[in-house]
Amino acid sequence: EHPDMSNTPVTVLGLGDMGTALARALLKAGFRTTVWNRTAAKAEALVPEGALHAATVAEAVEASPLVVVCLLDYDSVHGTLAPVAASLAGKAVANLTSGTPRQAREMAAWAADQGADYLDGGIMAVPPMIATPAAFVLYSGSREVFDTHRAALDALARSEYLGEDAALAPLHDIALLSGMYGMFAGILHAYALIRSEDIKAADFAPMLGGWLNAMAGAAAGFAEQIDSGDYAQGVVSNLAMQAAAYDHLLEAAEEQGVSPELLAPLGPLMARRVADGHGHEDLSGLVELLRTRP
Ligand code: FVH
Repeated sequence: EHPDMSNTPVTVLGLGDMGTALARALLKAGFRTTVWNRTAAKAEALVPEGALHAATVAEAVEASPLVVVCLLDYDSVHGTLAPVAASLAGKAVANLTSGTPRQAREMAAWAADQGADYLDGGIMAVPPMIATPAAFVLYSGSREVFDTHRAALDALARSEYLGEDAALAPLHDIALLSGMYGMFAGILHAYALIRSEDIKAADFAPMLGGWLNAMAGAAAGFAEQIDSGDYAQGVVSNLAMQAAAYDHLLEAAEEQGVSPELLAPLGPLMARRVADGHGHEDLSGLVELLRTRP
């Protein structure tokens, strides 16, 4: 049983691009929203939209049972909250600032020492996506905070709870972003190759998009192999063949006057895995070389 917090007052600390989008979403959903920002003008700008501008962090924390924090990094979160540590007792703190799993665990322990309930969040959206169906936020930490304040959290984006360990949200957030940047690296290299001849990137874009969509299906197949540890299961393109073909990618880049630096790191890993006797297996076995802790 959770109290009805569907219209609870909410405080937002931090009004950068993302914090402002979060505060606006709360205001639009009808929450009494108190805002604070280091540079006060950004808070003042939200007053005509119904926000209450707190002049100090202490006043802002005092105003609401739920304190949403969205600052640049964990250092700024700690620097902002530490001076008002005593007033955090009994508060629910939802920290949507990007950070590492270790930072989230340390922040959760620090918040617990102050008597606060802590929920960590990873925002999977850019500011214009907030409060649209495409946005989601990953949460981990206090289930109590997640359940009690679900209405306010859902006003920001689709909410997904991953578990009590505060590290889980940033871990998943960073894994998703790592996948994204790997894909972006491939996309940029592909465009550099295409532009090495007189071809417009826009003319190539539909072909590239279609190919990447088709290849995205590999993620599920790799997952089965990785979870079972059986990297030979269901192999369609064996690693020895892929390692040889990969050399052509690097050679072609050089021929076309394109730096191979975004693609190059994969080559030696493939070669090492083949040399270790795994040439008949799938590419997914490279995770065995990447993990440096058992
Ligand atoms: N914007 C995005 O696309 C991404 C999407 C995914 C999640 N990230 C993370 O969200 C956090 C905030 O990002 P942001 O976009 O709001 O960032 P900025 O517009 O640069 O605003 C930064 C705010 O942090 C305040 N701030 C910075 N340093 C301090 C400090 N030492 N003490 C107190 N506040 C500080 C800054 O204040 P001011 O400069 O306006 O006075 C802004 O409010 C971030 O973790 C992203 O990785 C966004």
